[in-house]
Amino acid sequence: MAIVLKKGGSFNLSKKEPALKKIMLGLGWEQKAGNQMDLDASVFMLGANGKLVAEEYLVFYNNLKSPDGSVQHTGDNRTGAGDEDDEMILANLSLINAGVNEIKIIISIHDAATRRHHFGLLQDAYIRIVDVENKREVLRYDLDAEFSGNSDVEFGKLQRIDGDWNFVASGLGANGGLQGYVDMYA
Ligand SMILES: [Ca+2]
Ligand SMILES: [Ca+2]
Repeated sequence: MAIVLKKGGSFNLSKKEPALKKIMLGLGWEQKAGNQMDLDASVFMLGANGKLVAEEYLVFYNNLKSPDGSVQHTGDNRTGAGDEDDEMILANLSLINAGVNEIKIIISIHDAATRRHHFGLLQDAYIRIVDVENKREVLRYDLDAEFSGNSDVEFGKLQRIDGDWNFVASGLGANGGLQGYVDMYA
């Protein structure tokens, strides 16, 4: 059964799911009539100073793998056509560079400002975390209902605390696009 977290809620992932080694972030969406929306899942791997460890530690549609090999994006999906996960990021927690203290998971809508797109225009848009080994869903957020009016959202963050990974369901909607996060963390 998936853990349902309220915004801002957090839990110790390493203690709650001790067997969890590989996780999959799944992003799915369906278009409503008249809109052609391209959602993107991205991961920012930050050091103790709150900035990207290096540029290549931003994993997104233009950089599919982190230098430590721990995080891999399976490729851009521009339409959301098809059921289930349309865009996926795989992470192997045991391979994460020791210099990475925090991992931010960002969902954004491509070119949202000029196209006036926001999550409320979608149908069945969600982001979820799945335990790769047993296919169990650990966490899920509905994006269309929760973030109508926003074009991007910090879905959650993984924080390394005393060697354990803690997950915080930040659920922070924003409208600066992927570039807004790049400006913050690069
Ligand atoms: Ca995409
Ligand atoms: Ca879909």
